[in-house]
Amino acid sequence: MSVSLSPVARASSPFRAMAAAALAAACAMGGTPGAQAAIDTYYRGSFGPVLSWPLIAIHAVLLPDGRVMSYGSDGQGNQTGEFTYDVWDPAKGTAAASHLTLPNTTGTDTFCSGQIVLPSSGAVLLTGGDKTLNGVRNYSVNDVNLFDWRSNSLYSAQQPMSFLRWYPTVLTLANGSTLVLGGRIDPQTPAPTPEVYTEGIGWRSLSRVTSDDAYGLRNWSYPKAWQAPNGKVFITTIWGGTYYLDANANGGAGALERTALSLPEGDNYLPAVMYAPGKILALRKFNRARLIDLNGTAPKATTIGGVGQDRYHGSATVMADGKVLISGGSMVSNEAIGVAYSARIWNPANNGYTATPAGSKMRLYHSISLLLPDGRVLLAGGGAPGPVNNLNAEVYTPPYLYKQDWSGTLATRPVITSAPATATWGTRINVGTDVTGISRVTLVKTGSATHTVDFDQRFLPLTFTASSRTLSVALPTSANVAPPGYYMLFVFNGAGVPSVARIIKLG
Ligand SMILES: [Cu+2]
Repeated sequence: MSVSLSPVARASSPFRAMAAAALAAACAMGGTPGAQAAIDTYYRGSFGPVLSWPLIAIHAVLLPDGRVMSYGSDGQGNQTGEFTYDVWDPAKGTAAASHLTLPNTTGTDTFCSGQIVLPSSGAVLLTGGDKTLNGVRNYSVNDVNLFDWRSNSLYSAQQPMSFLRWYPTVLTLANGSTLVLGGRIDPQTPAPTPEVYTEGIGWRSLSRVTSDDAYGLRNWSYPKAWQAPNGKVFITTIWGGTYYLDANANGGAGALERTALSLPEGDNYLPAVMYAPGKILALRKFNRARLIDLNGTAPKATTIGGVGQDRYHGSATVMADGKVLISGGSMVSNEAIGVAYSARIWNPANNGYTATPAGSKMRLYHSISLLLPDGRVLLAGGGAPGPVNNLNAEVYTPPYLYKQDWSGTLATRPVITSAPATATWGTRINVGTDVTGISRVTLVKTGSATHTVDFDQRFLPLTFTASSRTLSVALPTSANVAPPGYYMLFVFNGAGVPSVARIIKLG
């Protein structure tokens, strides 16, 4: 059997003797997978069984009520978002009855659109999508559709964008508007002018900031962009340049500036994630990784060790504790060459990576990863096209949900007994818990994933004081670090085990 000793060597000293004994026992048993899983779940986590999924989850978005909407293929795994979408309720388990697969009657093929939960109404905004012209796929539309999670209905917003977009990025701005950037108009033409959507008002083009370098010809495919602490939007490109976009400058026409920070060569299909306020982990080509810090007057980047191999079409998902799960991908874009079945957990405290057990399915082109309110991570999709069409999902259980011993059993979780449904910046909220000794409170933006990106994903540690079972939690002071919208609020007990999140609306 192969046993990596390094995680054990890093374990705190009380565990070392037990670790050695447990590993010896596992080896004596021939290293059966069950024995291995039982001893190491507390630092490697575990993958659940393969779950059938009604379609290939090319797009997946966590709804304000904790369910997951996904879409991108038909029930046979053909690339098209024209016919169906799915709503999965994790509270109903994983059988067919936990899914509500509904007809898309909008007429829009939502395949390779953008999607995000709007911060005010909580509806999902779907921007653009696919069109087949004269039998040729992958043209674009400027259709805008909305999904209402209260009625499970998908309908036309009746307000098209100015530009047709296929592969656009969407993100929430500090002022509550939604920025759409990138994508292409047709197979030869990018869409280099961003647009802003404001609920109740409609669309406005950022006519002063058209750029082929930032989000056009050289970086059109789901450009990576984040609301930054300085009020602007920070953008990385695959060729290395980075930008600040001010969507509100010049009377709403926008302002764009290139920053002095250049990154090594990247790729549309290598992930990046805002893992702390103003801080981004960015995976670049050739197993490079950079930590970008936007908290100073100018963006800075530091070099850290890579994740071990390039993971084209992999995902990076910040978890309830601020560590990042880097999952899926392969060495060659959308080919079953150097497939990474095992994920890596990146720890921002020491920049180390911990290998997870192997998942069952390759998650390549058109796969997603999404943090669930229960602290587990949904990994789904891949295919259409790809080496395999994954009409399936797996759920990864992170180490923090296991007892910190060698039993391989799940820990007892603290419970949030009360929390407000809405809150605003710079205030304190009371959060009730079923136990004392809460050690940590965190806030994670509800995710919206597709094509290696997770729009708006971010993590914020919160400060708090405790009085018996009531916490007084200080919320972020600025919408620049915590844009309006829906967040998962987690509390951790003294053993570092998180609660199921309460989803609260900031705004
Ligand atoms: Cu696509």
